[in-house]
Amino acid sequence: MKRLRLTTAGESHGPGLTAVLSGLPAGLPVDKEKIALDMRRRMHGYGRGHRMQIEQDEAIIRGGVRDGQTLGSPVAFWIENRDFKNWSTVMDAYEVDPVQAEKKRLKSPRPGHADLAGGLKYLRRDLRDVLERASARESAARVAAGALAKLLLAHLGVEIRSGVRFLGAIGVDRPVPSWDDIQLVDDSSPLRAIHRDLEERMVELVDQAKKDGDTLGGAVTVIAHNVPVGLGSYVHWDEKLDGRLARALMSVPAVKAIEIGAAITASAGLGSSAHDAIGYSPESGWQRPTNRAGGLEGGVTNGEDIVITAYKKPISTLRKGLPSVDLDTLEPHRSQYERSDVTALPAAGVIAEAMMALVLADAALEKFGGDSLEEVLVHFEASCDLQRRWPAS
Ligand code: EPS
Repeated sequence: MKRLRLTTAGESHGPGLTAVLSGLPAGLPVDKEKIALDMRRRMHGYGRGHRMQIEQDEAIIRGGVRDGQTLGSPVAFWIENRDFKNWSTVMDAYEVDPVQAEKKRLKSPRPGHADLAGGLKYLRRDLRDVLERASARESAARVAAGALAKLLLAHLGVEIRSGVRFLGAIGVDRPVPSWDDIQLVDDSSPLRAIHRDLEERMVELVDQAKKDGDTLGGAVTVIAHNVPVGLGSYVHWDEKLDGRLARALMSVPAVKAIEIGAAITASAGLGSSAHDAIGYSPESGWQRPTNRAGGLEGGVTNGEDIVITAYKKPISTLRKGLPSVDLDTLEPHRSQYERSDVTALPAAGVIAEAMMALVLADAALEKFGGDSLEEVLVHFEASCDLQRRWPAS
């Protein structure tokens, strides 16, 4: 990100998580309830583990905001890990209890998790030193920061929503959802499924996987609506917005593939059925009857909805374990079980919204600029006006 910068810190069972978001303009009203809502939405979902019953994630602002408005300085958040009280002897910053730490030591790496690669990279013999930071717990800090990015985007008229497109193989054959489809997602439903008719079968699948000591993946679609035309760039490879969004969404825990628009179907067909025809009417301006490009052409937003599907592998912590090796004996040993989720897909949608919001807010600040919200909005309105009049001189 060029204008916005997000740094997070904190371990899954340490005292808590910290997020520092810099680059926001001054004068952005900060709606405490909107941040709290996204924190709650991230915790929700059928198939989550016991941890979500322990936590009550609250993002407390520790800097950068005064009297309900951003100051232009970095915004710092603090999210307490309530579970830390059960881990303090193992996770203390200065001294841990060696007996307890040995009990909690992770020494059979989980295939699919960062355990083995992280142990070799940082030369840690207790793989807890790896898992604590690689855990998806960190995503709570990103959701807090993403909520602020959404508040900025709302001033430009941009809305972002998500839902579970398929879980396991249930729903895998359904077409790419549209903005209208995503409106149907009920945040309080067990899995935040886009296709409500599939939800009952999805719940049964989660129950079965849980019984079997197994886990599930699937895909979430995140859509940004009413996006200004011209965010991103086609002139430099690293400024292309499709690449920036893909990178951000790939960083959502366990995501292994990204699809923009209807890319998977389109890439297997002919050019004549892969693109979106261009039309124009004086009343409505530029029109595209389809949106296979997912709102991005040449790495630049074209005014259509940005539609991105993130494919998430099944969670790598299986109760029944996977073939692995014991670090002490170097003999075969099933991977160790750590309390975990059967699936965290509904949460992945909320994290994907946050990541999309951060990238779009960054690109918007790049295009419209300004140190205060007022200044950003003046530039934004001027840009919209010029685009409305184009191509007349
Ligand atoms: C998570 C907290 C973690 C896991 C999950 C996400 O809590 P705990 O490890 O104490 O059960 O539930 O992490 C993973 C799935 C993972 O692979 O690390 C959270 O707050 O989202």
